[in-house]
Amino acid sequence: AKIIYLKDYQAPHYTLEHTELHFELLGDYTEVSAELRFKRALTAPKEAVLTLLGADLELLSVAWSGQLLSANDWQWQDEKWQFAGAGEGGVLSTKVRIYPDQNLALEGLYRSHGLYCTQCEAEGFRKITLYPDRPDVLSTFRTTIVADKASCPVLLSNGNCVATGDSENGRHWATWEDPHPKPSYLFALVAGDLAVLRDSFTTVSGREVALEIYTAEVDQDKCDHAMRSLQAAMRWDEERYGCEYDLDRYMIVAVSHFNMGAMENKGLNVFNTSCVLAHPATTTDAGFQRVEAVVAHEYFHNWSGNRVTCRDWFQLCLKEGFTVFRDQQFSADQLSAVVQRLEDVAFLQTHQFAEDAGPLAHAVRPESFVEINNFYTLTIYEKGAEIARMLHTFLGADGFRRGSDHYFKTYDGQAAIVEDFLNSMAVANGLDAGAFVSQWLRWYRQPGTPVVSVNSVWQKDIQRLTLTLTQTQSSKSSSTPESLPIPVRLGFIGKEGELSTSLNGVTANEHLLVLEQAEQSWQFDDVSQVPVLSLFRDFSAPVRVKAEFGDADLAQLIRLDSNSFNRWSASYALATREILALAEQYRSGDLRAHQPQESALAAAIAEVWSELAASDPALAAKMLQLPSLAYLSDQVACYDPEALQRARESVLLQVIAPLQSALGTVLAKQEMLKPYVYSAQAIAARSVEAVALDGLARLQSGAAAAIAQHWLKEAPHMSAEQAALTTLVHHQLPGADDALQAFYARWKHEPLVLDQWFATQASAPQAETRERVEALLAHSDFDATVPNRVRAVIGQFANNNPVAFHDAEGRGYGLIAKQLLAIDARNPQLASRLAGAFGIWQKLDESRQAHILRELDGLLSGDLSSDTRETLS
Ligand code: HT7
Ligand code: ZN
Repeated sequence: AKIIYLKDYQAPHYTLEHTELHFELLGDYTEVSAELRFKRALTAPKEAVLTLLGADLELLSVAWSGQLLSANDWQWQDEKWQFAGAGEGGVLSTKVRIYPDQNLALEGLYRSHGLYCTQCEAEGFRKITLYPDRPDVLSTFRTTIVADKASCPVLLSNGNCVATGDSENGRHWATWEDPHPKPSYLFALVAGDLAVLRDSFTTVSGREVALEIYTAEVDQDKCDHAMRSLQAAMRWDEERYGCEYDLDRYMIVAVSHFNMGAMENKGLNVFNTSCVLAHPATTTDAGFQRVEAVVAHEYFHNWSGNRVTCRDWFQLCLKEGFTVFRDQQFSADQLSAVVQRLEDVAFLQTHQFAEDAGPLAHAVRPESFVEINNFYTLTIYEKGAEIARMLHTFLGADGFRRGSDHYFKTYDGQAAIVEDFLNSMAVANGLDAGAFVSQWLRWYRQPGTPVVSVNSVWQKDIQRLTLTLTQTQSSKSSSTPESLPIPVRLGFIGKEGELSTSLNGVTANEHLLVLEQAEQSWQFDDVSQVPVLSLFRDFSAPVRVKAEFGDADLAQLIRLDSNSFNRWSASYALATREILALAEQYRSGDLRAHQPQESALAAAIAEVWSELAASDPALAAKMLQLPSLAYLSDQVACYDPEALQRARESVLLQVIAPLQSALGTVLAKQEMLKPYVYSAQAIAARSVEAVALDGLARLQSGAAAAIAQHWLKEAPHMSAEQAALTTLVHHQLPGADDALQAFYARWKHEPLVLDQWFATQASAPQAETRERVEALLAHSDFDATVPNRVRAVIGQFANNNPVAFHDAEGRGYGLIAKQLLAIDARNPQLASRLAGAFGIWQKLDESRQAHILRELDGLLSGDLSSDTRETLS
């Protein structure tokens, strides 16, 4: 496989002034004509070569400035087409034929269920036409689409629609112009029979923007939430980042066959239906929140990604990490900031930390790659967002805003690199740019999660606490890792609550330190009693913390920390400690493990939970959701899924046993049965009831089953229905199978609800689920060409069902390997992502490792896409 290196980057020899495209969408195939106006770059060497890229194209004709060329005039090897006769520049005219119906990889131009659509990021445009398909070549576009009017009444592309008309044989056309220079990965075309919801937005400078959401006719009633989210995001970006929208139209199209969540094509976003459609009857709270976040994320790309784009794909984090940070900030402002933060952190710690510790570890800005599609990772997105957040913490909100203003202004219309972003942050804040860039760049260059060790000494006589922090880089890091700038927000918790302390003469309840060296110490004065440290508040840096907290210390934080996030993280840490200890006892056959033992976590939660359920129900709900097996597996050297699952269940039972009456009080409120409202308060009330029902299922299964049945009967919305169904199925309560059947009968016409139905079954945490998944794969509604359905069954089983996936005989691995092979033949991107589930292999026992390696050897010895081959290798 060919490895591409960042160090080999070379600027293009030709710039592209304008792109003119003409699409004839014909029944069996599509013809694409392109006229590209090139100009030799000022920096180009004497022997400049015009290099374009093309893949899976049937080349019909090529002309240079009006003269037809023949195959002798160019060289075409692999995907690279090269022409040495371009001189100072000219117009290249090409015509190619492509086959959208046969395109099941969903990259380039494809047609599913009659709808034509494109997905060009990262390298899909070269499957549409010969082109300098690289993000540092930007041009204006003018696109004409011609298609059958009856089957494709709607014809869309980027920018503004400048002309339309009818042509012969029942065909019609539309021409679109995008005045903003953009790279090819942001190109989009959509053609089909779609209904549209229209609204508008008036920008801060008074311009009216038409907003349009296109979906299948049957889904028209599910677009209000996306529209409201879009309007909120547009306003928010003006207010928080000074970013105003720049076209007269903003379109979103929902498509059922899509490899990821959504795509930020300029002025014409294409969305997975799961990230745009929402209706209380069919969508859970989590679904509503995802729509809001993804609509905002893609909108925010209009500046962080589109107006300022990436020079090359090594800089992917520049647009993705920054944009994830922006969407996290937005979501925190819409609902509950604490819940948003703890969900984002739990996600990062569970999945990104594991990625960074396993065989797929890489830097936020990698030095090399084989297949760029494999680099849309948690590290680029989530760790990338954490770096932006640390800069925000370090510079303060105003300083960060000065930096982002400088960045957007300086690099507008250009393709930037990570250094440019950091440089803006420094320059706008009057900092030494050289030092700042080189120091912060380390976060982008060094893979692995740093560890921070904590040591504190309190001197009673002088009321002083000396804090020493030490950072070590993970073994994944480069050969000579350097110390990172690590912001540490901290407070001190005494016996009655938060203490005020002094650092360098500043007295406050909270301080911000920056650990820059391998080891550093700070002295805090006026520390009147021995405190428990509340460290890394709101997770101020993406590190693992090694601190010698006793159980009582963590319990003190759970009870008294003023930082809600840290109350939760203390409960998470204590839960982790108790579960791991118990699992270790199971593994070593310690008989005492069968006797219930004291649980500090249970005691601490029992003390605070009832009050919390009333005052902060969202946090109360989170406290009862103990760390998942996926999270726990990252905390151990050797992962024994059975022992961990048993230990987790046992600790959970200890935690909820004393809460039986509190759970009853929560459930008696019946908030779940009230009409749907999308607000932080209503979501919190429903989430604590759902968690209470899950708890009750462990204590009194009959009572829980009765409540679940009642919810199913009376459910005013999908959040209630889904919570009830999950409880019945995951706890194997009486009536579960009937409920599944009834749910199917009621919702079989709604693909996204049916995905949930499949997912609920595929994630049921019992060994028997494997057989059920085999049956689901044979179900008449299982369709392996629809990524959402594949993820609902195969993805849930492999990634969200450790008990069944890690079957000791290896049968779970066998099932996934077989499916992978079939999916890879159609859709490499989808298969390669699913293959990531095997990334855990080194943590498993020898026997499971052997099972996995056997499956991987089998797969690697056969025909595989380069995507999946790279992941499995
Ligand atoms: N920028 C997009 C990333 C992307 C993608 C989206 C859909 C299908 C295939 C794709 N390949 C890469 C989405 C985003 O992060 O906003
Ligand atoms: Zn993105």
